[in-house]
Order: sequence, then C-alpha cells, then structure tokens
Amino acid sequence: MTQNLASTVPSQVRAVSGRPAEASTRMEVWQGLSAAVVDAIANDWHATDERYRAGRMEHYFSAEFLMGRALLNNLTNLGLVDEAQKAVGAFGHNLSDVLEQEPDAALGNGGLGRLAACFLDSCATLDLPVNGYGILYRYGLFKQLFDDGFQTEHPDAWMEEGYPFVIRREEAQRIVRYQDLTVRAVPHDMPITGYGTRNVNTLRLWKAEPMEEFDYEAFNSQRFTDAIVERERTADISRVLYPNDTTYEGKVLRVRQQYFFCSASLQEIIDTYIAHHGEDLRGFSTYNAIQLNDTHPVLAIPELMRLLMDEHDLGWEEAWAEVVTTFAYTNHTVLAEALETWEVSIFERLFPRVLEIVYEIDRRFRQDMRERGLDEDTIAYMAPVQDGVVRMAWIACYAAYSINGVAAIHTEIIKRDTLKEWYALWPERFNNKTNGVTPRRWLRQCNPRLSAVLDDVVGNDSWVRDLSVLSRFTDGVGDEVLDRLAEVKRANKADFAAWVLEREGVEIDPEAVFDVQIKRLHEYKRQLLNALYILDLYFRMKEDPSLEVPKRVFVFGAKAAPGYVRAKAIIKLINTIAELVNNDPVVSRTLKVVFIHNYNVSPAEHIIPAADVSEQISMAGKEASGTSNMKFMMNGALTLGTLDGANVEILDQVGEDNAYIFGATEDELPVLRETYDPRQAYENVPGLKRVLDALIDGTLDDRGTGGFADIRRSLLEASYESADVYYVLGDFAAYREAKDRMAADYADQRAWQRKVWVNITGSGRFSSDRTISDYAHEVWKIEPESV
Ligand code: F55
Repeated sequence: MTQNLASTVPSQVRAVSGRPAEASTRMEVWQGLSAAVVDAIANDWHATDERYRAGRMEHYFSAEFLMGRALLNNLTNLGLVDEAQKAVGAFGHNLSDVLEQEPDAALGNGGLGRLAACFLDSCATLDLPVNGYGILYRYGLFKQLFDDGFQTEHPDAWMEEGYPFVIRREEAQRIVRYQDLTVRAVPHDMPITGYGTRNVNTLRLWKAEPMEEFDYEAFNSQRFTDAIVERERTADISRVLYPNDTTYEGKVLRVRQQYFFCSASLQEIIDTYIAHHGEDLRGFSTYNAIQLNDTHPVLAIPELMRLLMDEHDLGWEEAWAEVVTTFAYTNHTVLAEALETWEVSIFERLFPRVLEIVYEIDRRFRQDMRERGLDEDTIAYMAPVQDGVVRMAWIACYAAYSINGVAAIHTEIIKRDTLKEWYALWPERFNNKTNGVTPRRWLRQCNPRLSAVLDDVVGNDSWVRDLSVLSRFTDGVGDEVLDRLAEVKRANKADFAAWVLEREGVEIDPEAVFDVQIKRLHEYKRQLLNALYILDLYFRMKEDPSLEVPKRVFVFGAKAAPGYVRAKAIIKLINTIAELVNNDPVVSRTLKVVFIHNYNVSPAEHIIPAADVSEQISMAGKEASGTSNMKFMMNGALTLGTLDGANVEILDQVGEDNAYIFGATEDELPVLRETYDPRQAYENVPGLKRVLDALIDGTLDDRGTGGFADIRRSLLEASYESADVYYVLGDFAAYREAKDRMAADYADQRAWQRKVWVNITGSGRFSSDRTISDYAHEVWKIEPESV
C-alpha cells in the first residue's frame, strides 16, 4: 500500500459528502473509508484476477452469498484496523460507530448462503484460484419486525444508499436469452480479501438490465407503458432473494434467476478459456471446475452443453466429456420437500433449446441404464425427466464427478437413503466435506477479547490462519488462562446485555447462564422443544417458589419463511412466553427470554461471543450439518445437542465430558417410531400436560389466530402417523434432564471453563480453511497461487 488511510480517507469522505470530513455524517464516513479500502486493494485485486485467469480455476456457483458486513472484515484481513481508527479519529469519528452504519449484505437465507461466504474467505486466505458467482439481488432477505409478537416482513433495499464494495463492470457484461425476453447481465464484483495475504479474490454478482434503457420506438408509438413493463420484467430477474430455506417453491421467476446467473457465468468462463487457451474447447475441464451449491445452479449443466455445442462447435460426446469432468455437486438437505423439480412446460416457455438438451440427457441416461441392466422402475425413478417434470438433483447426480454431503452423518444418510440409487451406481463419486466456518469473522473479528487470550497462549496470531495450532494447548494451561476465559466471557456478556437493552429493550444480567438458539425457524430444528422447556421451567418455579434454579437468559433469533404459517406461530409463541416470563415479578428475577428481531450475520457477531450454551437440538438425521454449532464452539459456548449433523463430530472432538448430548439417535428413531405415541408422552412425562394445555387454556394468548392450538395439534391430534413428526415430545424428558444438569454445572466455573477451553482449542477442524483445503485437494485439484 502506497498511501496510508490517514491521507486517503478524508478526501474519499469529502468526495462522498461534498463537505469537509469533520462535517460529514457517520454514514458518509463509512462510505468514504470503504472507498479508501477498495482503493488500497485495487492493484492487488487486478493482479490476482490476471494471475488466476491464466491457470486452472474453481468457480463456486451459488444462488446465495450471505456476506454480512464487509468493512471490518477487510480492515482486519489487511491489518488496517488501528490505522482506520486513527484516520477517522482525526476528524472526530469513532470507528465502532462508523462500522455500525454498514448494512448487512443479506443475499442468502441461512446456513447454505453463509457457508458460501465463509468458503470465499478461506479461498482468499489460502491463495486459491476460486471465484464466486451469484446474483446481485436488489432486495436481500426480508427485514423482520415484531408486531405484537407476530413476525412482519419488510423489504431490505441494502444498496440503496450506495455500497462501495461492489464495483460495476460495465465492460464485462453478457447477454442472456430467454424465449420471451433478452436481457443484459451486468457483473458487479466484490473484492474478497484474505488474512495475511495480498491475494484478493472475486465474488461476481450479476444484475439483470434491459437491452436498451428505453425502447424508443415503443415510446414514440404511444406504447410507453409497454416499454416500461418490459423494463420491469427484466429488472424482476435480480430483484429479490426468495425467502424460503429448506422448502422449495416452483416459481417461474426463480428458474429464470437460476438460468440467468448460470448462463452469464458460463459465458464468461468460456471467454476466459478462449482468451488463454484458444478456440478448441475440448480442454475446458482441464482449466475449469465448477462447484454447484445445492441444486439451485444445476441449469449450468445443460447450459454448458448448449454453449459448447451451439456456440463453440463441439459434438455431443465431446461436450458431454467436458461437462462430466467439470461439475461437482454439494447436497445440503435430506428433506424431501427441498428437492427442486420444474415442470417441463416452464422450460418450454423459457428456454426450449435447454429443454431439448435435457431431453437428450434423459434419453441417453435411460439407454445407458438399460445397458447396465437396471430395471424399468429404477430407471423411471432416477431419470432426469419423468411425468412432465425435470428433476434437478438427478441431473446433478448424473453429470457430476463429485457428490458430497456436508457432515459425516449427512453423507452417510444420502448414501443410504436420499441418493442411494446413485451411490449404488457410482460409489466413487461420493465424498464427505464437513462444513467449516471462517475463524477470521467468527473469532478474530467478533471476539477481540478471546483473540487476545489466544495470541498470548500461542505466542502469536498464527491460529488465525491455522486454527488447528490451538490443539497443542488443550492440555497444560494453568488456572490463570481459565480465569481469563471467564473474564472474557463476562465482559462479552456485559457488552451483549447493553446491546440487547438498546435493541430490544430487555434488561438481562451478565451473571446468568446465556443459553442461545439462533437459526432459521423450522419445525425440524425444534425451537418449539426449547420453548416448551422454558414454559415448563416457569411452571415449575410457580409451583414451588423454593425451587433452586440457576439464573438464565434464553436468547432466540430466527426468521420464518413468510408462507410458513406454523413457523410463524412458533415465533409468536416464543414472544408470548417471553412476555409471561419477563413480566412475572418473581420468575423474572431468575429467568429472562429475549427474541432478537431481524437475526442476521451482524447480530450473530454480537450474540455468539456472549453465549454459554449453544442449542443444537434438531431431530437426529434432519440437520445436514449446522454451522452455528461451530461458531459457538470457537467462542467458548458448550453444545447442548442431539447426535445430528456436525454435532456428532464436535462430540467426537471434545469427548462426552465436554458436551451435553441428549435424545433419540438417528438409528434409534425408526424403531422408536413404531411404538411412539405422543399422547402417552403427554399423559405421562411430568410437566408435558401442563405446558401443552397452556397453549389452549387461555394462559397464552395468540390473539385468536388459532396458531397455538395448531401447534398443539401438530404434536398430539394429527392422525397417528403424522403426529409430532419431529419427535418433540419424545425427546422432551431427555432434553430437560440435560439442560437442567447443564445449568447446574455452570456453578462450578473452573470445571466449566476447562470444558470451554477444550472446545475452543478443539475447534480447528471446523475452520472453513480445513474444509476448503479438502475441496481443493480432493475435488477441485487446484493449487495456491500467490500474487
Ligand atoms: C435455501 C433455498 C432453498 Cl430453495 C433451499 C434451501 C435453502 C437453504 O438456505 N438451505 C440451507 O441453509 N441449508 C443448510 O445448509 C447448511 C450448510 O451446508 C447446513 O449446515 C444446514 O444443516 C442446512 O440446513
């Protein structure tokens, strides 16, 4: 860096505000400082791009990138935090206040989108030639507010005030053609800095724009409104992120979005190939690999066929040979309702040529399978097109050279159940890549106090780039380190308490156990189990005022898909329980319940460092991996969880004494199910009747919506087969026992902090650096390239 921020920031701020830096607002200072950071990395960014494009690259295709805030991340990676502090301090601003101005780039729903963001961070830090490709949504995931405890959704126009970290690349635009519409795809690039490297990788987000600003002919011929309508149809494509996680909706606009970014990205990758290696595309997969983040970008498979054949003269066999050595597919769910399928008629309307190619893939697949001797039923089940629908997961399994799950147990389940027919055919394609999270954002930046302890224990900050070094220090630290851990947590909790008071208006005591569940609201994740526990504890305390209960704060953060009625009722229930508990003059001295509204990446950065207990309580077999479990572990919270997703591997790592595991396991559940009767649990498990009856006896008011009665019915009164699908009542007793025991154990702070230390120092394998280096070696076959 040639100039320092002290000299560049004031002029950048002036350029934004048109006033002296001293007279500029915090938002303008954020803009100016951010522009100064982009300026500081511009040369390295360009050099990285040139270097990568000349060699073999991996391209990460994802409909979602949940990036969160960029400024502090970049300052930290570049080692410029102190310099930035001084630069803004010189004209009377405070860096933390400036940082809080930044909107979150919430271009994702949850774990899947955040995983993509952590992966980009690791790729840059490891100097790996990887770019991300996605969509520049004008509206990110909706903003959540509570109105009388009910979720309401509001648009998130996150870039409207200007956003210096996306750079429009006018010159690199492509054209994407639909049968009924032709649009321009304009790339907008975000720089992805790494920690302690000059490499700067790229996230390329495509924005849909009309071919011409105005259709002047239409305008002149009085068809003005037609011209406007056309513009809007184009803008629709990148207008909004669909707010569904886990469940899939067959919206035509969604398939348009998917094709849009796949086609534009592939065109660019092909052009780059030609520029460096010539017109003969038969070497395409020598230089390119593409990771498909779930099935959302699977249209890239037929689209690459189309481009190679129709635009670049390859024959079917030649094109297919490239396709089957280019794509790798990551599966993120075992829930049946999440598998994407599209009506053939939609493809017909939007891109008949792609449909033609899909039919040809289907025809060849069937022929291939017959030759292998598969029976007709199996072929019909696995075929890319059947009964008028295109099945995206099956296309992915047929064409991808690698298929992976996101945690060991999840990969076993897809091999055994979800994708078993594919596993039988091509076992060598299947591999596990347990998720990870970036220790830069999720430890170094969000928890500076703990980071300082780690710097001292390790003797330097090498753990930030190699988290596995921490495991050398698990044993043999003295009590003074454990005491420092306790102090750090205490200080983080005090900060968090102030943040909660300001943001939610609830007062909480840093002395209490902070017990946290933050994730999308879904029945399989069982926020309801947690809520029923709290309500039961409330009743236990009312019944016996002398009961010794450790001080607790229960923290929730969760958005529900806007159309997911029962999930929204669960949100209202938790808010109603919070009101009951927090307003009880006696119980509220011991218990508090806080629902953090609009949970997102940056709230998570405040919440996680302050947590004592990490709630990971999905029904076993349903949570593919989970990633907040890893963030909590790194920040010294202990896991209260089922044997599901990556919890299994966390338990493996820390041992039974250092985690609180409860409940039915994935292999036990089918057997238990055979005789499971939730009504019996209701009658016999102490406390259950009382809490379930409170849902309908007037104790808790759902304002006449019937939401609470529906929740109760989902557990008890549905037909025998479908009652309590997620085994909430079945696991209730075990959960209560583990959670009570955990809270009691907290009193012995030395013993607790020892467990905390085992968790922090054992979190190395949950760094996304480990995940990414496994993908790089085993799947992508790429090497670091440092600029
Ligand atoms: C988003 C859109 C659609 Cl159409 C379907 C699913 C999603 C989505 O957000 N899924 C998601 O977040 N899945 C999660 O992926 C994480 C990363 O692998 C896992 O840790 C988590 O278990 C899984 O639920």
